[in-house]
Amino acid sequence: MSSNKNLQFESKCVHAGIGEYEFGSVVPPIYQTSTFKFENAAHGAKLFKGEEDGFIYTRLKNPTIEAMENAVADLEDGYKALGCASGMAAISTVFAGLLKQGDHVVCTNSVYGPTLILLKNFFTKFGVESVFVDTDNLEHVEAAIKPNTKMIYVESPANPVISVTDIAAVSKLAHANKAFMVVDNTFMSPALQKPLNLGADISLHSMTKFLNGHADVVAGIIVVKDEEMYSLLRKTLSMFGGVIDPFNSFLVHRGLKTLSIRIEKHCENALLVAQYLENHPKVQWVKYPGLKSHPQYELGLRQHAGPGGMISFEVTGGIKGGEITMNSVKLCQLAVSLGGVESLIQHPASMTHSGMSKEDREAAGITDGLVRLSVGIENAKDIIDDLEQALAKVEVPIESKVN
Ligand code: LCS
Repeated sequence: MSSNKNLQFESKCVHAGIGEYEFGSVVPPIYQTSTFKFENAAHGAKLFKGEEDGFIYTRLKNPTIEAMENAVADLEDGYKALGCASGMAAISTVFAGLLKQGDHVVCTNSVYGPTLILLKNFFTKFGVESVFVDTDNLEHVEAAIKPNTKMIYVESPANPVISVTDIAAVSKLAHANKAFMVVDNTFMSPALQKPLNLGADISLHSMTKFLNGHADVVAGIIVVKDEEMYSLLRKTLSMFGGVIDPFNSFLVHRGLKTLSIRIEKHCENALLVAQYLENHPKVQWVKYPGLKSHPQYELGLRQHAGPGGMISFEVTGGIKGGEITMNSVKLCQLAVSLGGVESLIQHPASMTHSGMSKEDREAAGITDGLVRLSVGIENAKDIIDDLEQALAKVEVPIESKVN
């Protein structure tokens, strides 16, 4: 494989993880096999002992998966990456690998619902305690750290309130306490944010979203910065078994090639849509890092190469207004997930974050009226026209708009 070190990000997207293949194939073959033949018994024994590098069994290592992992590691400026069966498999592998009984975790309060539930309802069974705070407030993070805090887990921008955490500053706090700093980078992708370069120890993703980008794969990835962390998490992933499969790896690797141009269009469209919503008389508030009204707008300018494709907003009339909007859109589709080429709209309180208690949702700022929009790469005018006709159906007096 030629070195990608001096390539610009757009070129890396196209070439990362690509090697030389049989018959001159320009894309990695799909090695859809569970197991690999040994040359003889001694060869098999050497592979198992680690005395020789090679392929044994797809849960441990597979060339198609490895090509995709190398590509994501390259894009994130990481050492190596571990392909997982889903974003939740990536998250649970990191928790299982790095936490032990008696450890404490400080976590963003507005994380993807199942991440909070995993810590609160499952890892407590193994003696791991967690506290959920608005990590966009450094004082609150500092106050939450205890002597046994082993991990600070940040989602930035956070799902679904789109708050932005200062990753460099929180990484410093984590390391001063000898804790690991883990960032869920799903909402930004490496095209816009590289947490490892900001001081994080791990950057992970649901690749179901922007990395694959086509709403046809469920997958996750963990990117690490050194061999020690890689080896520990590889053992954890191999034992717990939540590895990605070769075909999904192939699809994600294909999706990565257009990551840069997709993200550019997501950002361009989302800014236009957010500006439109902000000026709409039937919209109470809009949260989008590209708007000057976003509380961490300035931080976003430093931390992100662009504001991303995710918007949250509330329609006048709260959940009623939101319901009418979601039921009236035609181009935007009423579905969970995000980060694909198609615009998707959903209601976190009754959908993605419904497993959280109402108190946890309220503490995280996830109001019952919050509607989340994943802006796709269609023409922005078509998305805005669709929202316009949907919002026109909301019959709420204009006077009730709160500024
Ligand atoms: N992290 C974030 C920030 C997510 O948004 C999701 C899924 C995950 C991790 C988990 O990834 P998965 O296991 O689904 O690949 N978010 C979803 C959402 O907002 N709607 O549907 C899924």
